[in-house]
Amino acid sequence: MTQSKILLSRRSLLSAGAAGASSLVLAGCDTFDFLGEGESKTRSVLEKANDLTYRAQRLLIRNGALATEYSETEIRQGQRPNGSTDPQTAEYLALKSNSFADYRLSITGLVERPRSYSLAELRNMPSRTQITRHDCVEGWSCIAKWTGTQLSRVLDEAGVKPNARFVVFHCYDIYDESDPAAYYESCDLIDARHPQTILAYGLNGQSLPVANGAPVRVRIERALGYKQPKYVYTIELADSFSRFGLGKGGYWEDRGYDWYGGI
Ligand SMILES: Nc1nc2c(c(=O)[nH]1)N[C@H]1C(S)=C(S)[C@@H](COP(=O)(O)O)O[C@H]1N2
Ligand SMILES: [Mo]
Repeated sequence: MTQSKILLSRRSLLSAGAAGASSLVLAGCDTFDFLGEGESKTRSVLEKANDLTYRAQRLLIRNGALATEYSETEIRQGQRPNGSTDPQTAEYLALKSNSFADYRLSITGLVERPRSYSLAELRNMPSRTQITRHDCVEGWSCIAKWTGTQLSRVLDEAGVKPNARFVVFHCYDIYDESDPAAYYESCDLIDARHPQTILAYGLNGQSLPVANGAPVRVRIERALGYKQPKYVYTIELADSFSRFGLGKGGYWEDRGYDWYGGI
C-alpha cells in the first residue's frame, strides 16, 4: 500500500469515528419530539454512524469499554416508551393478567445445559444497577436507572458451546399488525458478556413497566435503542442469525437498520 493510500483510509476511518462521536450531542428527553421530525440533523448523523462497519467499530472502541453511567440527579423523567408499548399477543396477555407469575425465560440453542428461569429466580440472582442513556435513532435520548441480572451469569450457568457466536433474543410482541413479524434482536458474545449487558426487570427503582418491556428486557448499553429488546422470553445461542426473521439479525435490521448499531 502506498503512503497516500494509507493516509486516505486512515482519514476515512477517523471521519467515521467523528460521526460516531457526534451522536453524543443527542440531548435530553425534552428535545425528542423536535429531533424526531422529518429531516433531523441528529438523525442523519446517526445514519452516517450506522455506515460504520462492525470491524471498524470494534477497532475504535475497546471490547471492554463501559458506557457512561450517570448520577440519580441526571434522571430528568421516566423512560419514554417507544415501539411496542402494550403487546396484544395472546401469550403475553395471559402472562400479564397473572402479573407474570407464570413467566419463564428460556436459554436454548447452543448451550450445554438449556434451562429456564422464573422472574423470582432472576431476581434472586446477584443484580447490577446502572444509570445510562438510551439513544433512539428517531432522535431522542433518555437517562434511566436499570436493574437486572448480568447476561454473562445466565450464559455461564447454561454453558455456551464453543461453536456459538451470537445471542438471539425472542420477544412476545408484534410491532406492526399490518406486517406481522415478531420483534427479535441479536448481539455477538462480546456484547453479551459485557458487564453492563443485563436482563433488566427494574426501571428507576420499580418493577419494569409493561410500556418498557415487562417482565424482562435486555440492556446492551453501547448500542442504539432498537438493540434493547423488550418482552423477551427466549435467549437462543446460535452460530449464525441467518435463519431468524428475514436473516439480518433483528426486526429493524430486517427493515434496513445496521446490525451492530453501536454508539
Ligand atoms: N420487543 C420490542 N423491543 C423493542 C422495541 C419494540 O418495538 N419491541 N422497540 C425498540 C426501540 S426502537 C426503542 S427506542 C426501545 C424503546 O424502549 P423504551 O420503550 O423502554 O423506551 O425499545 C426497543 N426494543
Ligand atoms: Mo428506537
